[in-house]
Amino acid sequence: MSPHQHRLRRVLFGLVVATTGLALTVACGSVKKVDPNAVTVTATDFAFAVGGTFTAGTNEITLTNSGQQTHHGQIIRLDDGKTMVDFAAALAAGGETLPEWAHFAGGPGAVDPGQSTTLSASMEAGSYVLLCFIPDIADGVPHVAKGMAAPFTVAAEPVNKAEAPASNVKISGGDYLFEAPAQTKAGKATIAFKNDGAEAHEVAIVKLNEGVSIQDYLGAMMAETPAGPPPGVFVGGVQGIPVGATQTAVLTLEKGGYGLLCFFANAEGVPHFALGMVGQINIE
Ligand SMILES: [Cu+2]
Repeated sequence: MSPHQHRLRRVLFGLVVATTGLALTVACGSVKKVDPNAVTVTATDFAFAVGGTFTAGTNEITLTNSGQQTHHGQIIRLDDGKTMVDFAAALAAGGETLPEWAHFAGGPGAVDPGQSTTLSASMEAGSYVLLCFIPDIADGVPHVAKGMAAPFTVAAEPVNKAEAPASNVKISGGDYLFEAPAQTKAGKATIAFKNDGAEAHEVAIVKLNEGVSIQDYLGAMMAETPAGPPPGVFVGGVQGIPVGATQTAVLTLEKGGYGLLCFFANAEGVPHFALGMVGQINIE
């Protein structure tokens, strides 16, 4: 090795040390900003495909509907020792309420075919199932009975410490009403949905067709002989969450009206929207 080469190596070595030091400095300087753990869910008729791994802490779940029917991603947490087999048996046995060892845990709200939506949720480690309870448009059989159930685990480590996204729209769900702003601005919206009621609630968000109000939409949906599909598109929201919980839907809002609906049923089987749990937000 010539002295020249030797010197070059020292220079290169020095450069590596210098840039590594720089990288460390940058990493330390940006330690406050942690990205949430990203998971993708693709819904088809009638299955879920989960991409990525759930971990304890903040998960950002993107649900894409690649099917021909409306789908949602209701997450249910199972107590230790219970499996999806137990849960399927409990569902098959009937009953309007969940077994006491199963708990609503939110999830991305309903999306129509071709739509995609993102949800931010803080999750604890454990066993879960992802389900779609939406009835088939042809025969009324819930999609879960056609195979739309996927078990998954939320790993205890690593814990994702990303902060929940700062919300610019707040929706509160009660028994049986929504409290929401009458209007907000177009663009990216982080919609924090909190269950302030005494039972599980959801917010399904529907982009209303031009000139259509949520009352028009409800009327079309409840018509005995519908003239066609209801006049709007499901664009996401937050699936059933327990009392006191909050999850955040991230949506891009366009000018026009958005309807809010809760399809959960009370003890008598009456859907909450029929008891007044409907709302509308107008986008300027
Ligand atoms: Cu409700």
